[in-house]
Amino acid sequence: MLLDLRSAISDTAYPLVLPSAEEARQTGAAVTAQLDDYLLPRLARLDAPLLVVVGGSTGAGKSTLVNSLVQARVSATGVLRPTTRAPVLVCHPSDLAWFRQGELLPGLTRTSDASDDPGTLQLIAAPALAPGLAFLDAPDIDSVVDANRALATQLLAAADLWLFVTTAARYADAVPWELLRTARLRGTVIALVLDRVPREAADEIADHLAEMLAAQELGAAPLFVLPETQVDGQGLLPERYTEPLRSWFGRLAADADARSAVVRQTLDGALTALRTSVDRLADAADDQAATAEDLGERASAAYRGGRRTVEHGLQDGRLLRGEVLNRWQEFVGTGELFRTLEARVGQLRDRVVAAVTGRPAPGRQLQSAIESQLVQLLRGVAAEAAETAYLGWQTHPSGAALLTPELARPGADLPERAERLIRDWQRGVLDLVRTEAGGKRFVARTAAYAVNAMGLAVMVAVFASTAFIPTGLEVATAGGTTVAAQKVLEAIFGDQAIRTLATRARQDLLVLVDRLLDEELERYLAPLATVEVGAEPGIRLREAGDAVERARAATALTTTGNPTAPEGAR
Ligand SMILES: Nc1nc2c(ncn2[C@@H]2O[C@H](COP(=O)(O)OP(=O)(O)OP(=O)(O)O)[C@@H](O)[C@H]2O)c(=O)[nH]1
Ligand SMILES: [Mg+2]
Repeated sequence: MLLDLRSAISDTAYPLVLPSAEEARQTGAAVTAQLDDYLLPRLARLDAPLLVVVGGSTGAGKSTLVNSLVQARVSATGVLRPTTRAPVLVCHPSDLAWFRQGELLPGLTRTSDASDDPGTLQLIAAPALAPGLAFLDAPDIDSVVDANRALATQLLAAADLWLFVTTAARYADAVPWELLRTARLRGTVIALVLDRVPREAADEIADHLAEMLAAQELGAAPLFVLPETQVDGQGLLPERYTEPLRSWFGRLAADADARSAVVRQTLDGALTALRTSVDRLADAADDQAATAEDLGERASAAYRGGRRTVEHGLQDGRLLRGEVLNRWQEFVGTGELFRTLEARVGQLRDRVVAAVTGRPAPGRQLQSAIESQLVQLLRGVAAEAAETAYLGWQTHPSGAALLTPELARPGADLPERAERLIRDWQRGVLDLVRTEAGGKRFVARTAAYAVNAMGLAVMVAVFASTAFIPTGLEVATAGGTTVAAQKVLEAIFGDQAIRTLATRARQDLLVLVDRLLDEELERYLAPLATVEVGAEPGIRLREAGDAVERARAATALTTTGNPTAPEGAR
């Protein structure tokens, strides 16, 4: 069930720039890492050996301490800072199999040799150590080396118990306290070592640290104070100094119940923190979805506006001015239309063909005037919509982050697409006329000429105001055509026919325009598509987060204060 949560987390992206996004990305990554490194393997094996992660500032003596506890030089110590670059895990030989198996911290490559590669985990068996409890010597937590710091944080998130090592000189440093606070908030079991304390100042320093711990509600954590001393030839601390620590861990190792209590407390704390993190992720995901919706709406509104402009442009008669009107009048006035329509017999048709051969026919010119008029309208509308959408995003921080200069303009291929669209539409109108009027006796005889003329009349009618319909006829009249000619037109096609065809043609045109504008809009919507708006990621995360509660209940995790009595500690 926590696997579902894991995939819900990794499926959720936070691509939009929002205050909550960067934090969510980090939290998501940290939570996923902790699930893999610790929670999933730990929940699967509650009885696996307890892992003590030894953390602290560089040079605090962590490696020296681990070596001293297992009474062998397992981890290199040194004067070069930082010394430990790759984690070293020491355990009883019988526990080696579990750690080598790689369930825990699966991202680290197991090795038996000393390594400086932070992607490895060196495993060492130490017979001096009791079974059931292992130490992991971690790189420093406040390192100048980024990889060290990140690794230390990851390792601490995989610990059943954090053993913090600090020194008389360093104990007030900020970073360790930051981590200690995190540990306390999570309920992680902590023990502390105050190392290298000068004898004369021992009480004073230890008291001060105890005060600081109490102030952070960490007063209950076991604190071991180790006096300043010389390390022996092996680099180990004198046994009498490490004895309290060794026996404290020895008792823990020997007591399965106490170990289990430590594991459960830390696990419960981590699960509780996980729940909180998941809720925060869900909020951030909701933020993303709401913002994506807002941005999508801003862009869509701009293109809806463009659609309306086209619609109005087709209705308010503006397209019937200028070139189109001139060509229409020419078409009608020179008599091409009516010659065409009146071409009842073959001979006449041939004459018409002869008349127009060798020079651009007014019909042809009308058709291209219509085309360029519409293309111009579409280009203008696309440009305006792009600009409006651009402004709509520019005034929104998340939108501004997504903008690229070319979004302010229509797509580079818009002119070609608009031209193709209009030509397709014109072809469609002719097809429409052909099928609609195909049955009429007259059209059947005059075929292509009539279809063409009728088609042009329909296209012009599309440009007319509602009141003007059927302007195919009215414009014809206005263009100075004779009443007789109008009668011919009416007689052949009928008033209603043009009206109906114009309505159909207008709808067809608007469908094509919608498609064109949708393609333009898509340039804005595409970057939003990575946000799972429809899937309501917040809900999915919250539901998956309920698995955390079930995991806690199933393992009967209880928080009973500090389960490890600080006996032997100061
Ligand atoms: N005199 C003295 N030297 C110590 C003591 N503890 C550690 N040292 C020395 O201090 C230096 C650093 O000790 P390490 O154990 O390497 O420190 P560390 O915390 O592991 O350091 P990083 O791996 O860099 O994080 C070594 O040279 C140790 O020999 C001590 O109690 N007394
Ligand atoms: Mg070290």
